[in-house]
Amino acid sequence: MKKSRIVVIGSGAVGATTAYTLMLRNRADELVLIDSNEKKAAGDALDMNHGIPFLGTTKLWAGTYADCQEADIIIITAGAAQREGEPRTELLKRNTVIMDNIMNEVMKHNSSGIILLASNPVDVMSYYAWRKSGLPVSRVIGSGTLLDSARFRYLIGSHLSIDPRSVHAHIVGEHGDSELPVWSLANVAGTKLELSDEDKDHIFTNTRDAAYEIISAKGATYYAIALALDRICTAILRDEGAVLNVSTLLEDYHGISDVYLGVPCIVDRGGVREVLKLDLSDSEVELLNRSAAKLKALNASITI
Ligand code: 6V0
Repeated sequence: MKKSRIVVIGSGAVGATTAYTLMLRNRADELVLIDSNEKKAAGDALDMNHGIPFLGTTKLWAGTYADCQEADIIIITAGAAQREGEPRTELLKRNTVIMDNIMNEVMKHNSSGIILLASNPVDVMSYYAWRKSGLPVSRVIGSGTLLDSARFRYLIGSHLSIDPRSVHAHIVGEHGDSELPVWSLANVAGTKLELSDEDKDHIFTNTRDAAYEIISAKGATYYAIALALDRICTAILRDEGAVLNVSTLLEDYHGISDVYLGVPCIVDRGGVREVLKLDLSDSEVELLNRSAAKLKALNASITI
């Protein structure tokens, strides 16, 4: 039987934590770490391998792009960090060059794997990677607003003292400043949420700005995104048909086309099987269009 394999490109805070999470959950038979800093990937592989006696049978190693050949999923978390005083547009250019190099290597070897991106700005990087790859849209997925939706559900759940897994609420749009909460459809078991406008405002602001808060406290965010990436990998490997807010190409979605952004999608063994069209309110449609316009402008600012 073919062994399941996940390749993680970029063994930084997000990539290493993701590999560790996948290992703890026994998610795949084989895990491969690739980083331009080969020593870092090798060190992470060694460190994690020393935990295998406590866990099970995952095979994990620091590899090369040739390892993408057998991969079921290739997760890209590589990226440059913002330099002090550096405008985001400059960072975008640097990260596009990195993504370009990585996709050139990945596509030399990738035969049937699904590409899952977390590198920021994730919607722009995913659109770029999809175009560069020539693959069907279903096989190039961004982590989108899955993490943001988890933060949102966590905060709503905490406020109402309800298990966040029982809170159905979505953040859609850009993974970033222009994302929006879909309050019109948020519910617990079909019942509307008992929240004041002030509570809603507080919950959404803390959702949207969570990354800034965490980065200012400790420099990076990685635990929750690792679990979000694990969740997407699970949906793919188990052919679940799970509904997850990932970033995908929209076509005629409330007037939006030709841009990647986060919306609820059905995810299975083939990747994104279907995009679910939310019954948004007029003001939500307007905000989603604004988010799409921002991402389109960013997409247009980089060249392939
Ligand atoms: P990090 O700790 O600096 O790790 C980045 C890694 O990428 C480093 O180990 C680099 O050596 C490696 N790298 C750089 N260039 C290349 C290359 N060409 N080939 C291979 N490896 C390379 O960053 P961190 O892990 O904290 O963040 C990684 C990316 O994830 C950033 O773009 C973050 O903004 C993004 N995040 C995305 C989230 C999401 O929800 N999508 C959440 C958190 C972070």
